[in-house]
Amino acid sequence: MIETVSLPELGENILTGVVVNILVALGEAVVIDQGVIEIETDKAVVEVPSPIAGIVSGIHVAEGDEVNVGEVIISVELAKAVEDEKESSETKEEMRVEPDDESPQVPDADASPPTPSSTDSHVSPARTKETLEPVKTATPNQEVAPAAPSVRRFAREVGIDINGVAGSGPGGRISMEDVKNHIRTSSDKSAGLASPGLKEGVALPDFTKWGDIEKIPMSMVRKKTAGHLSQAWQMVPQVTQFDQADMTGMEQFRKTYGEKVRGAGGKLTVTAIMVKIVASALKVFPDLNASVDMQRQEIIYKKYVHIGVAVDTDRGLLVPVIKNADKLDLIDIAIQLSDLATRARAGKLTLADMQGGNFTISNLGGIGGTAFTPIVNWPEVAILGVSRSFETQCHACGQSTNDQHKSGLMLPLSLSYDHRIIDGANGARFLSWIKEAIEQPLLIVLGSS
Ligand code: CAO
Repeated sequence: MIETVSLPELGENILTGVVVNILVALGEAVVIDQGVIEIETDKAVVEVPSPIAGIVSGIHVAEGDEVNVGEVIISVELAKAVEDEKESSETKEEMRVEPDDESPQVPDADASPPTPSSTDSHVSPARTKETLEPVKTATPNQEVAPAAPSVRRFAREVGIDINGVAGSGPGGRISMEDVKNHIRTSSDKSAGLASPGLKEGVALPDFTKWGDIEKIPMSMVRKKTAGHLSQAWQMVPQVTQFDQADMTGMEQFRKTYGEKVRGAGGKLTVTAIMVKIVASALKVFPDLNASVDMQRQEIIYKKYVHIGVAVDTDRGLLVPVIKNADKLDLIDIAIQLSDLATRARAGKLTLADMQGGNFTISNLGGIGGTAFTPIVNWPEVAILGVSRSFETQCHACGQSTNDQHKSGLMLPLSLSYDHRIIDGANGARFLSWIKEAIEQPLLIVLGSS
């Protein structure tokens, strides 16, 4: 018996991905949980495991294809043992098969089982769980959209409410194609929302009039970055505040304790220290650890401190998140940051690694530049930019180390914030606190009252 494996759900609001690697070949044996393809979403490269064991009898996608959740990716000729087990579980399944619902139905104990088909579709291990869940049946008064069980199941698997799909068949019956069209239109709409002006765009001149050109389709990460930043730029009225902190003492600290942190498996970087300082600052300034809900006219204060760190990778900008950074010591932060940055560059971040951030830090200092204005990573309300440190003459450098030197190493800071809920004075206070904590690190243990 041949079964198909479909693209499983990849995460909240993720409906498609691009195939970057096919990990199996025709005729190859696959075991349960063996990776069959690698798929790139806007967040990460994810390996899709096979939920069944057998011999690969068909590969229905190619590298570079954009695939929708629920679309078939490979076919597998079932291994004998699996077939036997499946047959026995199918017998049980047939006892409570979902009714074909042209009209609302209540469960009918006498309903005859459907004709067994020679092919079936697998989406993911999650599918197994779903089949074990009780089958939902309509209450007699409930209107049910007309669709075959397979169409209904597909809609459920891709997270679409079948009642919202317009059916093109007789009596408004919904086909598989209708659901796919619905996905396409809704993802176009959300792409439109995420990237105003990106899809419809403005017609460009014909550049070939002036010389040779090459056109390359945007990668998934680039599309999402472009869409997300356009949205953030349009939605958030933002202001950027600048300052400089004397980091001479911080550099001495990094030299003194770098080896100890390396021994623990991390790297005591400028960014790791900034994560620790910002996490402490957010406890003192909860306004910057919030989101604005304009629909409900509410400000959402988060009681947790999850900090995103911008990481420059070959695939583009990725922002993994250090969770509960306020509860971690500096060594733990350094270890987590090294791990996240390494996995970001290797395309090995999980979706969970990228979600839930409340505030972002973007350190471009290792690359260069005197200052920049980072864009608030909406729905967060503030982002801290860190630029390249520089030596300067100063009057009061080194106060933190009691080493009153004539020149100091200054760290340029730029805080962009959402002016809807953060007033300029609060933004300036927050950044001053950060500057002071770099110079007087004991501030972070002082407390906020
Ligand atoms: N000023 C001067 N030098 C700096 C610095 C700064 N602000 N920040 C880092 N450096 C130096 C470090 O000292 C290190 O040098 P050594 O190896 O000699 O110590 C070197 O730059 C590399 O730093 P790193 O990458 O090891 O560590 P990091 O924590 O400072 O940075 C990370 C980690 C992941 C933030 C960084 O690698 C990165 O990807 N930065 C780019 C972020 C980005 O793209 N931002 C733009 C987003 S759009 O707003």
